[in-house]
Amino acid sequence: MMKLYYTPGVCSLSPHIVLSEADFDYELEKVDLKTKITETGKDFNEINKKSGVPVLQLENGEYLTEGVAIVQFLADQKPEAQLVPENGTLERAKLQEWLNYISSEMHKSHFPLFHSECGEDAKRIYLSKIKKSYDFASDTLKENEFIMGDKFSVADAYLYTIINWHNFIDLDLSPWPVLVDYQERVSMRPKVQRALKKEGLLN
Ligand SMILES: N[C@@H](CCC(=O)N[C@@H](CS)C(=O)NCC(=O)O)C(=O)O
Repeated sequence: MMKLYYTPGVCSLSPHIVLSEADFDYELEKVDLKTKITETGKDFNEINKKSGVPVLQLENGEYLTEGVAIVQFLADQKPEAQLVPENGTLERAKLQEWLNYISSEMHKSHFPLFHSECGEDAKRIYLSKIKKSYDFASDTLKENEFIMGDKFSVADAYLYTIINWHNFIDLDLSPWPVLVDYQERVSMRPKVQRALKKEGLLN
């Protein structure tokens, strides 16, 4: 069985949602990101030399890292779940356009806001980048239920996870009502709820 190394609520929630949405049988192993020790006492730095979650352990024991690689690998195993367009198509490149944007422009812009040692200037600059990305996401979602149109995709698992961090950086989402509705719509999906419960984020 595959295993996801995760930490509740961080970016590993995205592949966790994909595992749940595609109905995989999977195990979870929690990682303490402060000590880098897993819940069974393993040294997480030995599992991922880059030392971050998510890490997916495959059935043959190999490890796959990087959220955008993991979600696409998983979704390609279960085409019937329709979580990604077919490889090699323009639609797939458009999905990757979004995954890359979420990863490089949205996800990593939170770094200065999560690290108190970063100065006020860095926090202000990156908060403004996050707000700009919310404008862009909101613009796309005012026409569509999900990023790629009317179907939930792996990009929604990732975008939902990252926008959810507005709670941790004290950013009021109400100026983006489209995103408020989107977060609600995604969080009400039964398989998303299942993943949130497994991470202890929902009762
Ligand atoms: N490029 C990696 C970044 C993963 C990442 O930033 N993980 C964070 C949690 S959201 C983490 O584990 N940080 C702790 C660390 O890197 O020491 C990916 O997209 O999967």
